[in-house]
Amino acid sequence: MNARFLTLFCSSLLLGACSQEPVTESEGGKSLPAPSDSATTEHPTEGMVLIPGGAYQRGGDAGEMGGDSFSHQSAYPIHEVQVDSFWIDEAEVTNREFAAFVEATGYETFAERPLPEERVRELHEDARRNLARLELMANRAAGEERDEILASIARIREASKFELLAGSMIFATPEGELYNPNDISQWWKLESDANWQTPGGSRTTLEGLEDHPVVNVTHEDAAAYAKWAGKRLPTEAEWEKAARGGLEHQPYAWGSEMFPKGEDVWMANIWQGEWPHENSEADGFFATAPVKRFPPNGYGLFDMSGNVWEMVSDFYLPNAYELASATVPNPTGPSEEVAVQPGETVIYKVTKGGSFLCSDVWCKGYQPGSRQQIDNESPSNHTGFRCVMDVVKSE
Ligand SMILES: [Ca+2]
Ligand SMILES: [Ca+2]
Repeated sequence: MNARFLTLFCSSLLLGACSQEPVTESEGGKSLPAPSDSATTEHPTEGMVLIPGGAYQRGGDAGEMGGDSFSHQSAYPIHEVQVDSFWIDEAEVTNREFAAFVEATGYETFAERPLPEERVRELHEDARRNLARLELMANRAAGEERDEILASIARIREASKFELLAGSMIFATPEGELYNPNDISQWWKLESDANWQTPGGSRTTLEGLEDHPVVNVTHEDAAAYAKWAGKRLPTEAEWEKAARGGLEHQPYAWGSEMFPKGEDVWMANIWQGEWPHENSEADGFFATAPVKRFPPNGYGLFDMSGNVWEMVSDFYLPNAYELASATVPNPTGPSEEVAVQPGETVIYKVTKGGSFLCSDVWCKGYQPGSRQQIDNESPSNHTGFRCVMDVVKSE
C-alpha cells in the first residue's frame, strides 16, 4: 500500500469525504496482440463523432429525482452552457489503443513509477498526523464507535507498508457491513503492483481485456496519450454536451426512462444488487465491459454512462457551477490559481459519467449531470478517459 492512500483513508474518515466505486476482475493471460493503428493517421477523426455546437442546460439530475448523492451535490445550479462543435471519440480509450501509445513512445504511467522520495516523506508525515488524530478520537470514544475507529487504524497501519511503485486503487468487496459510508478504505485497496497492464495487480494481465477501457491511469497519463494521438482531453462542458446526446436535459444519456427497451435491457454497464457487497451482474458484467457493448446515445457515443469514469480537463471545485458564467462560451472550469492552493501537490480534476461500480442506491454517477473529483495521485481500476479534437476551420 501506498502513503498517499493512507492520507486518503484518514481524510475520508476524518473529514467525511465520500466517493464510491467498484471492482475489477481481471483475467489471466499474456501480452496484448500487436497494437493496431493509432489515431495519428491520415484519418484523424476515424472512430470519432462530430458534436454540433450549441447551448444546453448543464448539471443536475439526481436532485431532480429526489436523490442527493455525492456525485450530484456539486452539480448545481443547473446553468446554460454554450460550446462550439468538436470531435469526440465514440468510445473510451481501450487497452489496445493505449498499448499502441506505450509501444510507440515507451511511456511509463504514474502507477508504474515510484513516488518521489520527498513526496513519500510528506505522505508519511500526513499519515502520522492523521493516525494520531484517529487515536485521540478512539481514546475519547466508547463501545462500537471505538471499535470502528480502531478497525480503521488497523487497516491504515496494514496499508502503510509502502511499496516501491505508486500503484493504483483497486475495488475489493468489503467483508461485513459498512460501518461508515464515508470510509472508503472499506472497499478500496491500494495495490502497488496494479497498473494499466496488470489491472487487478501482478497476478492479472490484459488477456481478454484488449477492447476494454484502459484503467489505472492518471490525468497526466491520459493527457500524454491524447497529445500523442493528436487530440486532447474534453472540457467538462464538452463532455456533458456529448453525453446528453442532443436531448434537452433528460436524466439519462438516452432519455427520460431508465429502461426504454424493457427491464431486461440495461443501457449502461453499472452495478446491480446491494452495493458494495453483491453484484448480480444483471447487465452481464461485474467490472469493465468491452467498449461499445451497450447501446449508444443520440450522438452515437458509447458508454457515456457507466463502464469507467472519464477524466476531463477541468480542475475540480465543488462550487465550480456557482462560479460559472453563462456568458462565457466554451468554459474550461476554474483556473489553476483558483482551484489549487499554493504549495499543494495534490491536484484535483473532474471525472464524469460513472462506472461499473455506480448503483442506483449509491452514487448514480452514470447520469450526465453527475461529477466527481479525481486526484493526480490516485489512479483506480474504474477510471479511464476518451479524447476530443477541435474542428479544423475550412481553409
Ligand atoms: Ca455491470
Ligand atoms: Ca464511461
